[in-house]
Amino acid sequence: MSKLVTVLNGPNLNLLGQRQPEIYGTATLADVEAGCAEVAAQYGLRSELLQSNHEGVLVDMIQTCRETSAGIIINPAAYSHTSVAILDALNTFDGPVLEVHISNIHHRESFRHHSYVTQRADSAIIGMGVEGYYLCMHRLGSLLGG
Ligand code: DHK
Repeated sequence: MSKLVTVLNGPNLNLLGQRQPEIYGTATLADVEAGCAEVAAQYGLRSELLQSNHEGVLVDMIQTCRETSAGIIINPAAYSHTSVAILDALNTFDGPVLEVHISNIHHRESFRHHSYVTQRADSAIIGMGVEGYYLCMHRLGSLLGG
């Protein structure tokens, strides 16, 4: 069975494509799911995309990844800037963790400039739109594929 990469998404990303398209673009989360699966397949990996608006649910998903997944790509959305619980959960995961932000958080309000998740993330891609997810998947392909 090929290795699984889980692509985790935090609050409001279910509205991707409809929500502030001038900031987040017009691609939907379903588009991101399809794009990630396509890149994963190039490396003999499988990908699953999950989203929740709830912090505890995201913590549960990360804990499940301990059993199911070889790597995590995470866009924690607003929880990037607030959640020690998500950081703590990621610290229990042994595989690579890649953080992605669609927008350039450093060009936005100062409360978005700090991400707790960056402390754990092996790499981060910021401000490249949804392409950031695919670049993260290529990186995981290099690290885990073959
Ligand atoms: C997405 C969000 O929903 C915001 O809360 C973050 C992030 C930025 C993004 O750029 O993908 O501040």
